[in-house]
Amino acid sequence: MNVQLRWDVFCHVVDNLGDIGVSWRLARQLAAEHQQQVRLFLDDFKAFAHICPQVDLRAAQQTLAGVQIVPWASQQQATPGDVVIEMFGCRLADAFIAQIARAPVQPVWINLEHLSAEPWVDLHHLKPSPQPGGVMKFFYFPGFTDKTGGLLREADLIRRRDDWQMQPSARRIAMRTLGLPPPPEHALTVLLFSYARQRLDGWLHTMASSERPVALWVCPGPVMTAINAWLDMQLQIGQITSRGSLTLYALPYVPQERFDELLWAADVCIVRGEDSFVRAQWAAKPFVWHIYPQEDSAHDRKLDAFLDRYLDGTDSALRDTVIHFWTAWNRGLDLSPAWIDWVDGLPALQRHAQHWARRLQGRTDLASQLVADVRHLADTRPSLTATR
Ligand code: TRH
Repeated sequence: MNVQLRWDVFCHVVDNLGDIGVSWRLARQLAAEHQQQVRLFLDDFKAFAHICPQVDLRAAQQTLAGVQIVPWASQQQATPGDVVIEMFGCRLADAFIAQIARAPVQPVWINLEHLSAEPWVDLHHLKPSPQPGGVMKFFYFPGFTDKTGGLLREADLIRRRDDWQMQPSARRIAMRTLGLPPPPEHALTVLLFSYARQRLDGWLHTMASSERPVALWVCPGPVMTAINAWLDMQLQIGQITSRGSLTLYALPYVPQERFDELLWAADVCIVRGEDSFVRAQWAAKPFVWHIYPQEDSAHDRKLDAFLDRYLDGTDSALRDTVIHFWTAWNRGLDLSPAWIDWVDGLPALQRHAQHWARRLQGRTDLASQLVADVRHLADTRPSLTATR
């Protein structure tokens, strides 16, 4: 049984859903699996409501899934807990930082950074970052190696995934709870959760003229613009339409704890950002990562670094298939030739996805590692009198 500490997790939503997606997943796991007392400071409740529809947009404080959720501004009067987690280097209020410096026992203060497969991450993980007033903050990096914090993975995730996928009617049940009919028999089912992407016409046309029926489950987001242009209609949430062999479903948002079922039900997952990128790996499905575009092509380096790890040890045919389609998708190129290659390669892609998930699940998950590392940092911090 873990010693219960008081954790303050701070989430500033930059854009999209990943900042709150990762923060919410971590906070829930710390509370549910590690019996920690967790307070989540959040500055965008509207974004949160997309993935947690039961949130009260106006409550001064509320508890959901064992996590106390408070507005960002309440940190002005708040007393820091034992642990402070700045998600993705979000800037805390000066008043709260002053409270950290004045605390009789200094909280363990961590900046939990974005996930990257780049090698330099190993060298920066858990490095101290001295702050004014003799206060110490630590960098903490998720990652794919034992020299990082690892990846978020709930203790029962793999068992739930395998149990779910063994149920023959699972896909039909999942779609029914979403208010959508199941895809046509033997359809190739593709989940699409991406950023805006032009030039989808060739890809959509190729799927519409394929022999095998294709179901395209489109999550809410900017990609719908290009799809509506090709359809020459405005597909509404919950609406379905077909063109030849292609049936398109405009999905509603699903609560985060149900999002995995979409990945488990699909044959191919096109995902984005950080959290859905990790969840597609745990789903052990052939997937495509639409990386969050950054200036100075930093995202190209992140994409290449992940592909180096993901494709390490694979045969050249698989490598070419993955690199061909991932590059076409992320560079905005015509997708048709790469898509035909991708569909032909699905059996090998599926085997590799399962192999990759097995390799990853052998490592300690991020929340468990973070709890252990925080314990160690708390036990070994210099007494403040010594450093003042
Ligand atoms: O929404 P994103 O593009 O978030 C991004 C990334 O986090 C990126 O690293 C960050 O820099 C940028 O935001 C600001 O993609 P991501 O990371 O997959 O987060 C989406 C979350 O939304 C994820 O937790 C899954 C969840 N989700 C649901 O719970 N239900 C849904 O229906 C959908 C579509 C998503």
